[in-house]
Amino acid sequence: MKLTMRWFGPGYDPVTLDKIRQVPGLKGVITSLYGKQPGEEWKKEELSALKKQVEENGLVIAGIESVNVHDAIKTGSVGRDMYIEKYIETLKTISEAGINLVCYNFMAVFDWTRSDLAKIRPDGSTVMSYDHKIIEQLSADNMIDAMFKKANDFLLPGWEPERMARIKELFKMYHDIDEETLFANLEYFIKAIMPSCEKYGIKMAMHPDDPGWSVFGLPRIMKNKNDLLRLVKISDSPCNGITLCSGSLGTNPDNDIPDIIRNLKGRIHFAHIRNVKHNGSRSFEESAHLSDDGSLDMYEIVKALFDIGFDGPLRPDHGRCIWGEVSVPGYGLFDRAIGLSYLSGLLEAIKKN
Ligand code: DNO
Repeated sequence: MKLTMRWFGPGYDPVTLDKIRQVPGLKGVITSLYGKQPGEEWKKEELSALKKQVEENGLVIAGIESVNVHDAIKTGSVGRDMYIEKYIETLKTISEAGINLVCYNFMAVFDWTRSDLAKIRPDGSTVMSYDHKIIEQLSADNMIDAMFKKANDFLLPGWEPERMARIKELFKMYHDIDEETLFANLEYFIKAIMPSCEKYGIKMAMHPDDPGWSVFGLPRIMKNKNDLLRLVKISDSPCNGITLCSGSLGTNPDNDIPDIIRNLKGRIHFAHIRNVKHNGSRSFEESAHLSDDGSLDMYEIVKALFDIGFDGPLRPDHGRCIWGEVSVPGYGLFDRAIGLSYLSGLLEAIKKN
């Protein structure tokens, strides 16, 4: 397993590479050309410049998170074949830069959803949290306002302002899309890109839905073990894989994450490992990574990854906001560095046993 951290790149991330490289055990970063719209062409020069900057800091780009999928592909509407062609072109550019991992998702309208970006915990730290009762009382517009108010003026990954400005139009696009239609569109996409993924040596790593249930009546198709198994069955190519995100799958206490890991052996290309604390039905907060602070058993999760021989990049995921750090919500340096050190400790002990 290669320990990595997400970095949002120049102009987006207040956490700098010279600080990230000082985290013990860290081998690389997961990044992207932030600011690229879904369907927009990735230019070779832009990716090479990013790569150069990472390498000058003694690190490597261990994977891209994300290349976002255009809504015409997700909804199967006019233009989807053209956007699939563009997607393939981007995969080629990524492969030519020597990168072989792409994280993506197939969520409708919203990438991840929270009802609060800065819930105050008893120790004074703040965390992102979700309560379905609050979400149900809000309109999507109100939720977006509430989210952005606490975003410290940072751009939220997956919540690009350009998209949020088109929220009504996006909801309209998905109006007639039920889960089976969304899945059929995913199937069309996977079948279309797999030959190129094999040719360019790109491992596709589907990110699960976050949270793992429907929000605002939108369809959700990557919520649990069955959904993930259904995805990998679309194509037997090993390039058709997943991102094991313990925090997203862990929103639903019925998801047995070590069991999911064991069932997806060989198809997990990337791991996001963090803890969540369940506060009631469809209500949770993002705790510290430590098992004792949340509801997930982090030892069992890392052990399952070790047991199946997972050797891809693993990154600590959202952290708490501590010690007054101001950062992209969930992506401060301090708590992710603590999380990464804890995961390294678990891994060292598991290896030695
Ligand atoms: C949030 C992230 C997601 C993730 C995408 C992958 O912090 O986990 O935005 O990057 O869903 O496409």
